[in-house]
Amino acid sequence: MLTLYHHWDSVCSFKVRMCLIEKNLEHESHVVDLIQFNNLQPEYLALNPNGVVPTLKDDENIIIESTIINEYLDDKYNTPSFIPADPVARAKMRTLVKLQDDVLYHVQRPAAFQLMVKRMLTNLSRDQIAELVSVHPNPEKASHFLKWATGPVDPEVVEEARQKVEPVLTRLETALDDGPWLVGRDFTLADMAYAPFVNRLQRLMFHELWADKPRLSAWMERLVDRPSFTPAAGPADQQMPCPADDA
Ligand SMILES: N[C@@H](CCC(=O)N[C@@H](CS)C(=O)NCC(=O)O)C(=O)O
Repeated sequence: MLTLYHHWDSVCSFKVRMCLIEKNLEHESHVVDLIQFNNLQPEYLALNPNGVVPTLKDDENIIIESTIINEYLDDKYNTPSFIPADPVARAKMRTLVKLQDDVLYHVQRPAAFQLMVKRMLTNLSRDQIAELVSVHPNPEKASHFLKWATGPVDPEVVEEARQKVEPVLTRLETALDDGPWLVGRDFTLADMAYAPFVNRLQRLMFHELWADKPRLSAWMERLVDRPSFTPAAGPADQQMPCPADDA
């Protein structure tokens, strides 16, 4: 029995939900409400000591880290597989997933906090937020709540994030030279790793970043058209309000 501990409007959770759906794997859904800081409750920290979502439970085995979860799912539930057989293609896939994990996730985060998370926390004072995140296992992540999710929106933070996202999209545009998917002919875990960010960047209204990238724009449309995309994104009423809602 598979159980996914996740939050609906979390990019890392979306990435694993898409893999579960693409593999047609039945699973129980257990929502961990990040806005209520339920990820910092002792019961959840016992499952995931990093205090983040997602976490996968497969019978008694606990697997954490979205990239590792997707690789685990592909290893264990191999048909269909989304890891290329060719070692060079595998290396390319993993390089792109690493870029998502190490760079894209982090550089878009300040904008998501400024323009989305902040709107969810207006009922809490700065002191209340400080108290809630004081038990976060990652002090840097705790500090992000105080730095970016309180006070008025800081357009400079948003602009800096936008500028740092751009080179990642340029890398994807280059990868898509050999498309239609990021690693060539087949849809892989690399495409799944970026799918949540297509949704996130569209909702942040960062459209001008791909206006001059025709291969990326076409790939984004292909991704959104995939039957797994909308269910992986989750119900509309579970999404944070965002700039696209205001447009
Ligand atoms: N590298 C981790 C990152 C997980 C992560 O940061 N998840 C976010 C949601 S996308 C989270 O739980 N944030 C809550 C927090 O940092 O307090 C993964 O890919 O699973």
